[in-house]
Amino acid sequence: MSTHANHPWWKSSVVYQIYPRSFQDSNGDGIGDIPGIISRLDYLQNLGVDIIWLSPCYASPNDDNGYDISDYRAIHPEFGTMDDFDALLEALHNRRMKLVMDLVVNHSSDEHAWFEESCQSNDNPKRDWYIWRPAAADGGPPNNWKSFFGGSAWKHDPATDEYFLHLFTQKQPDLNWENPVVREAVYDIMRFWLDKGVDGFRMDVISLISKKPGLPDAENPYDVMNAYANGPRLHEFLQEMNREVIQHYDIVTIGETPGITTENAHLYVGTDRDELNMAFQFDLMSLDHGEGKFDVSSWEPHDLFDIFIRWDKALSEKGWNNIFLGNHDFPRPVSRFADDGQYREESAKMLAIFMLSMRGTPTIYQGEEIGTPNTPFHSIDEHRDIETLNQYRIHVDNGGDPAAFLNAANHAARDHARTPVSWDAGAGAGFTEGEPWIKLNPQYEQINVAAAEEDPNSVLHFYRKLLALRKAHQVFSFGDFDVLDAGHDKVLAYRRNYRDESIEVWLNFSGETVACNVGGGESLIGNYEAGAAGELRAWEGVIFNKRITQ
Ligand code: ISL
Ligand code: CA
Repeated sequence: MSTHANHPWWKSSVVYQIYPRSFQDSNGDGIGDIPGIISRLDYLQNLGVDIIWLSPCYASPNDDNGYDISDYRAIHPEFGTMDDFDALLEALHNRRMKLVMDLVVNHSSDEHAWFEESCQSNDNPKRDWYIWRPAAADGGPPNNWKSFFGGSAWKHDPATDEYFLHLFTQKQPDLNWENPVVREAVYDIMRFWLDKGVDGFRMDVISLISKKPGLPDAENPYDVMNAYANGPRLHEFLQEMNREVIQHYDIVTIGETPGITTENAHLYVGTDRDELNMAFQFDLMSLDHGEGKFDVSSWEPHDLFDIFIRWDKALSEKGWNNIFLGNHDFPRPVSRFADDGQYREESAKMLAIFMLSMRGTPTIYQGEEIGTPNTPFHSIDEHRDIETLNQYRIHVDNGGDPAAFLNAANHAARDHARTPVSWDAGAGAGFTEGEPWIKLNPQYEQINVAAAEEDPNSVLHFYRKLLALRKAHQVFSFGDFDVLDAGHDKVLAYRRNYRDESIEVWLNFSGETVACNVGGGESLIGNYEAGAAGELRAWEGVIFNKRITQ
């Protein structure tokens, strides 16, 4: 294996995200859990990933599936015990793999002891841990801010006759980061997990922690990605967090950052900033959003290419990119960006080439490695996500057509990513011996890990080969990224150069054979047998060896 002198470990790593509720159930209650994850570590190690990012597994009333935390130092009993957690961490470290935890501290659960105390009276010591305001002059909410999940971002508390702010659900009150005692409490939580040995944090909506002074009305309160992000003290807080905690450990920090742009991204991840290592961009999320995400709009492949090209440019010299195509908030990439029908396998492999041949640290979301497609939801009762349920109710209450909403949700809903991993063709898809908490992907009998293991041409084996290739050649992680003139607007082509290595990547984002400027040469990997120069077949992806020492 090559060494990576002068580069921190997380730059040449590949992340795999686990959404614990949907990964592997071990005790038949229909809910994924930590012992279930431990039972699949051989699989993850054989896949070739280095870092596991674990979505929240803390105590939570599950209003937003664990993104509403009621005790930051406890494991949710549904997921197991702290001993199970310690065993997971140790088992990963024994495999020389790392564990990144989700840090959700823009808000807590309303069932957190801090909030319960904060509600007790207008002058209790924890009142100022959250954001309380009296009613506006008209008796309504203090300002016009909207929740990410629909409706006002304020909830009235009858007992103390004030409103509290919740940028997400009513059960996710925002913490008051202006209060230094709150910030110290957060840093303490971070130290608790880091002292156990965890290897970093993915920080949930960290761009929202600093609120605008005086909480003025937003110009466009529905523009939730921008209206509440990048507050005036945000970078001061992140630098303080870095000084107080981060710099004392050898860890990776990944910001989840609604409102980030290629212009302000360096403020978060610039190497001279002492804040975070990487951030999730949101251009990809809004690619097909019209008036919000349940208004699906069309897009062209070059819109997608532009996003990745712009982000590479913005951070290549003085920062670092996180490369991803999906996560637990997105529909499945093969359905959203490619073809989940006739060319499902080809196009899933093409997307894998794309993601794993870019500069940056790639993050694979569970199930992507077998080309899992979206799940059709036939009625609102099949949905579990609070976002979809809230927006459906608002849509219908406003006289909207329920069928139109369900149709949009079949493109956009977060539950597509949250149906369980399909492990085999048995009842429960090998995920559970009980009743799963959310429906299974109906194609699990054909599309599952066991079947993919048996088929040497499967998407899964293709991921393994690509991950091994990426690990073997530094050009994948560190090479320059030069976009080539592909000669067709649905084809993306780029050259990567690093020291004495050079590769060329050609990707056809269409279901047709297209004429383009593709040359030829020795292919390192591709989703078809070698083809003719001058054309790419439907969803073809290929990496040419321009100069590589094997
Ligand atoms: O998924 C979204 C709505 O379509 C996004 O706006 C999402 O809310 C945003 O990316 C923030 O996401 C994170 O924080 C949320 C949680 O629901 C998401 O699962 C999490 O990834 C609140 O904690
Ligand atoms: Ca379970």
